[in-house]
Amino acid sequence: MTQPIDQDAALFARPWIFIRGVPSMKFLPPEGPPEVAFAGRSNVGKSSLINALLTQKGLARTSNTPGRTQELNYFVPDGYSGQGEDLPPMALVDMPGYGYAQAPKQQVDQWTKLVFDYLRGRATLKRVYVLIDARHGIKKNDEDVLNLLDKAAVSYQIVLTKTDKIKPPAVEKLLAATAEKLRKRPAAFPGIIATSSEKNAGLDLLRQAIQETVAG
Ligand SMILES: Nc1nc2c(ncn2[C@@H]2O[C@H](COP(=O)(O)OP(=O)(O)OP(=O)(O)O)[C@@H](O)[C@H]2O)c(=O)[nH]1
Ligand SMILES: [Mg+2]
Repeated sequence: MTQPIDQDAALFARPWIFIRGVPSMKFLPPEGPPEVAFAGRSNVGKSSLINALLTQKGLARTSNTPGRTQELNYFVPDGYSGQGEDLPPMALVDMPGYGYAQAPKQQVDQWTKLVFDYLRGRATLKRVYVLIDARHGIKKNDEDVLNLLDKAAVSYQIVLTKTDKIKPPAVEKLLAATAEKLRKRPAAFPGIIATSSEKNAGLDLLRQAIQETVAG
């Protein structure tokens, strides 16, 4: 007898593909499957974390230079036509970073507008993972994004990145301090996920959280 397929495990075990880069709101795909987006300051490790989660190095483009991701990049599990009833069960959206001051102002303004418009106005956006660099904690521009998400009642969860760059007790301290900052935020999903894409830490927890979000 064949074993029943574990849909949850199957979702991240299968290959994923890039389907679309969205430079402005009018190029968004029609609203369909649930979307889970990765937001955060420039260079925080959004694209690296997507590659680590999907175990596909180089799927989302990463760089040491901030401002690498310049569009809303859509990734879906492979094997769905995307037509009619045959839609993928979810999409992951890699976002441009915010808070990168070195790029030309016009470009920065354009990315920031796209990020804010998308976060505020996408009905199928189920959860935003707001990535915070474990070396820096929540900064003013992260707070602006959290304020927007609270106001728009868009569910978000905090993910610490690059935890390999600080010592374990410092991670614990930051987790406690960050939890305290989130206490009164209405749209914050409880629990902070500490990750390192470099060391593949925290990835199973994040995969599980995403699966629960999409299923729920
Ligand atoms: N040590 C360490 N470095 C990381 C980790 N995650 C990402 N990096 C590095 O951080 C840099 C930025 O990573 P990206 O994934 O491109 O960051 P991003 O948030 O997508 O950046 P933008 O698209 O420019 O906003 C790269 O040099 C990565 O190798 C991590 O967990 N540990
Ligand atoms: Mg990126």
